[in-house]
Amino acid sequence: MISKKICLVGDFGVGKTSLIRRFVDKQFSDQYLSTVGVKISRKIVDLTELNSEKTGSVQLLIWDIEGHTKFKAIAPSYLQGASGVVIVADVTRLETVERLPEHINLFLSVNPKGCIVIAFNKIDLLDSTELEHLLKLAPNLKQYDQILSSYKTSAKTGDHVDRIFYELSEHFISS
Ligand code: G3D
Ligand code: MG
Repeated sequence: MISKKICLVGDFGVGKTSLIRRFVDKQFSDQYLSTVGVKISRKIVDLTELNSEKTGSVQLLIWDIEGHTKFKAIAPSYLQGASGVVIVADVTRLETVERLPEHINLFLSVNPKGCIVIAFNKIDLLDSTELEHLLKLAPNLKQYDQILSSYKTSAKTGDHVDRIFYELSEHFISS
């Protein structure tokens, strides 16, 4: 079975750890202890079990930076060897959306051939009008060919969370 490293990237508090927990552990927790360093979660995605046109399995090694990273830049070694990345923004904080290109550029500087999925997270906290308004203010990301898709997600309700990881898995299996 093929194994692929993927990283979660985005500003502090946007929900990176929560998205992984939702996907890997099928739960959302408002309270958990953050350990220091990097946490790697492992999950096998079997495309034959999904409604996918493709078949096969891929083992995802999902990297998450834990601890106090608010003022600390992401080390390139964290990103090295990643086949894909989930870049996360918090729809209740415009500045985290505005910083998406920065995170994309950093990832691509280490992995020019890596693929990207964007997660606009915490959609449970906005109504649809507020969400559309926010997305109109988002920077234009069309210039990045490496972006496979953007999803509106909620780690709290589970909305579109699996979809992010399935999209990357399908891409790995077909490429
Ligand atoms: P990070 O890993 O990107 O730093 P976390 O972010 O996953 O630690 O999440 C930061 C805070 O946002 C957490 O709350 C978490 O519960 C909350 N959160 C994450 N995703 C969602 C979501 O989709 N909806 C809502 N409503 N909250 C979310 P605390 O209170 O622990 O800071
Ligand atoms: Mg975290």
